[in-house]
This record gives sequence, C-alpha cells and structure tokens, in this order.
Amino acid sequence: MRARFGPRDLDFPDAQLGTMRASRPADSPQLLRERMACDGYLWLRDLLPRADVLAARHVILDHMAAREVLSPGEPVTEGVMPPGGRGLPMNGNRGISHLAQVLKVMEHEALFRFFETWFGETALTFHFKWLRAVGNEAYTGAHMDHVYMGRGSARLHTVWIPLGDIPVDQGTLAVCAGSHRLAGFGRIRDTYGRMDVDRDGVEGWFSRDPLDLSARHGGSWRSTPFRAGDVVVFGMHLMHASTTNLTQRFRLSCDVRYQPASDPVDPRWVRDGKGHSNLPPEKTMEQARAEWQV
Ligand SMILES: O=C(O)CCC(=O)C(=O)O
Repeated sequence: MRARFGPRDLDFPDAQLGTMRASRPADSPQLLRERMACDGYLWLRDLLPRADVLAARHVILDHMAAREVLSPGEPVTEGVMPPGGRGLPMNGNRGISHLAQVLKVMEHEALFRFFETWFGETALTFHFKWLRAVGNEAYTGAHMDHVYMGRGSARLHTVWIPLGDIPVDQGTLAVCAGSHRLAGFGRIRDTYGRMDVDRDGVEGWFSRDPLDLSARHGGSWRSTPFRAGDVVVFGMHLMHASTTNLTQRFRLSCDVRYQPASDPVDPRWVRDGKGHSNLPPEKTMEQARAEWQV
C-alpha cells in the first residue's frame, strides 16, 4: 500500500517502515513485559470490544456532521471531508470526549484491567483526552511524549486508540522500536527527552523526517493497518509519529494516558488543569537541536 512518512513516499511495508509486532491481551504478562522492554511498545489486538469502539466513532462523526465539517451527501459513517475541508479541534474538548459512548472507550474497564495488572496497583487516567480528526495531508512529526506531560509519574503510559479501521494511507501511528533504550538515541533522550515544552519554550516535534532520524540514530520504524478494538501502549521516551493521511476521510483516533494512582500526577492534564501554556515557542527545534548537538 502507498504511504507517506514525513516527506517520503513508500510502499508499506518496506525496509524503512515495517509492520508492528502483534501482541494479544491474553499473552502471558512475562511475554508482554519482555516485548515492551525490547520494542518499547505493545500493539494489543482486540483489547477493546469492537462494537464499543464503533459506537464511539459514530457519536463523534454525528457530532462532526452537526457542526458541518463532513462532506454533505456522503454517509456520515465514512467521515468524508469536503474539498479544502477544515477539521474540528477536539483535543481536550470534554463536550465530545466525555460523551458517554466516547468516554466508555477511553476509560474502558479493559484498559483499567490491563494497567492494574501492569502496574500491580490501582491505575488512574488523565481527564484530558487527545481526540483527533486528522485531515488530508496532515500528520504528526516524530516526538517523545515526555516533552508534553513529563511533570508527574515516571511510569506514565500512552494508549493510542484507533477509532475505526485505519489503513496506513489514512494516517496511522508509527513507532521507532528500540528508541527508548538504544545507545544511538542516548543523547536525544538526555537532552530533548528531558525537555518540557511549556517550561523551556521549545516546539515539541523533534523531527518532521522520521526516516532521517532512524538513518542517523538507529531504531526501526513500524506501523500497521489497525482494526477498531486494537490499541498501542508505550512509554514516555519512545519516539513516535504518524504516517500522512492521503485520503479524503478523516482519521479518527484518540491518545489517552494511564499511570499508577499512587505516583505524582502532571497537574496540567487532570481535573481542571489548564493544559499547555499556549505561548508561541521562543525557540525552534532546529535551534534547540543545534544547542544540544543532536
Ligand atoms: O495520532 C497521532 O497522530 C499522534 C499520536 C501521538 O502522538 C500519541 O499518541 O502520543
């Protein structure tokens, strides 16, 4: 399948962007821990009931249709964007993310069960939900999540939830396996990986060209076509990005966060936390990288 990753077009899968390793929720905890330690992520197939995910998708698309951001005359369930269509900012919009069917998926009992086993104690999730409708030509640049939410637990995890079946040309999550531990990423983890976008006034994406990053530092980029019900779990120092949405259909997904309830919590993302400062960055990533010499 054709795909675009940063500025480069490729046929997925290929040597530069391979397929994620699949895990199952029923795999033994030891196997899952070994995989997480080695790869830095778990692609858990069918962790969530597909019907629940599709119900959340429909509620979100109805919400978008009511705000006239979908192409009129096309089935709402397809999420087609009009030519030159604008998206709908949904990041942190509790009016959408806290609708019952949507919240049911993002705070699903299967996620709490998974993390309570993983942490060996009660889990909590941020109230803030990063809900996305990603339009044509849009993508996410390579980054580590620590720069956005690193003020609390060292055991914070991201869960990326595709809200529908998403082929790679519609903009899927891509992870750089090994970037959380490989020596080639050591200096990046010690500089960029300790940054805080609000405190330091630096933009968050490390690179808009993920393949350049792996060519210089190692790691192995992986993505996959996702099915509704799958999730990807990873820690705060795994480099990740997305492929570009080359289609005319919005890519719906959400990233949510889980951590042990007894750990400190980044106050920006819970209760009435105010999120990012939203001040324009004082420094470009190019300037910061020159200073860090990475
Ligand atoms: O969905 C995307 O495009 C990016 C997701 C992401 O950066 C994350 O889950 O932390």
